[in-house]
Amino acid sequence: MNAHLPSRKVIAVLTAALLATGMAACGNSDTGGDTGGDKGGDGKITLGFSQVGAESGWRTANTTSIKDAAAAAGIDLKFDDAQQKQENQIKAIRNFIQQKVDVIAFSPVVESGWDTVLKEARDAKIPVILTDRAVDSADKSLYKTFLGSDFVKEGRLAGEWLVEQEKAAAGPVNIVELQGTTGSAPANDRKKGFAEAIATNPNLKIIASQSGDFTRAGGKQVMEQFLKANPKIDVLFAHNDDMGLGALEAITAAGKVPGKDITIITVDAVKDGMQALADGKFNFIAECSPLLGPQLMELVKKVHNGEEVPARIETQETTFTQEQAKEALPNRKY
Ligand code: GYE
Repeated sequence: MNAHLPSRKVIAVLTAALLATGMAACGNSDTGGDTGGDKGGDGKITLGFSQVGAESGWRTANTTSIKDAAAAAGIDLKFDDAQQKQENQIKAIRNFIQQKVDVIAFSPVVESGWDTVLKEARDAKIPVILTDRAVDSADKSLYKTFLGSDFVKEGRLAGEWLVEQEKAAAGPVNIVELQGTTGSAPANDRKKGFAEAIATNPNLKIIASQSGDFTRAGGKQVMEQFLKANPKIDVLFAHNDDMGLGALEAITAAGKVPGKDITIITVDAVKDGMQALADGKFNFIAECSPLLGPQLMELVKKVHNGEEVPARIETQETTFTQEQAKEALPNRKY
């Protein structure tokens, strides 16, 4: 019996030590992330990334930025394209959890409905980073940080430009709005920012507003309907360049001159949008930068190391008039 005593003591000490480590690990993952280390076995951090889709020029540039930055940072990237479907993103995130990736990052297609899967990631002690778009979860501990633009500001800048343009307008200015994907953060926020800005001038009225799903085809189709239903359209506010570009076709086909008969304001400032602006077909663009890859990889490394990161990191961006687009276009990378 005596012989068993020391070993019981050893077990007790070991148990206490294990508990302490376990608690430390939990505490750590609550604040800074998983320090679990190399799950791929090759010394590289594994990042599971769930992308929205390939709906726009912005998205294509964003995907390229993420893939290039992962390669440059020596991060092993598992990339999934959700084709604009939340269910596909949830599936992809569950796969990443099963594969025990080190970090999960994703751009949520819509804002709501993420709590369950984010809790699963947290239970698995895999830190999550939101990039580009936000979720509306009340529990902020479900993700480490959100890297992306201020979409309300983009909408506001677009609206403020219009307010300035139309300050001498004597009568009603009829605006149609092409919204982004229903329920997505950029659609909700750009709508809100724009509406707030134009509310300062009662002449400025949104007479029709509908989703074109951030695609060219969607923009063209919805603009055709707008034109059929409304004889007097003065302004188009499109939540991204691609929908604006699609709308150009509908406007031209209706015998109107884009940029003259109808003032066109968009968001993004991808190359094709900037070309349309320089050509006088668009009138104003609020920039939204898709080049999030390098900053995202820095954050991935930090959360993997358990370092503190700011809860919100905002992308720096600007706006473009036709003249400014002409100047910027030759050096535009995307
Ligand atoms: O503006 C649009 C894309 O989430 C900021 O998604 C992004 C938006 C971007 O489809 O072109």
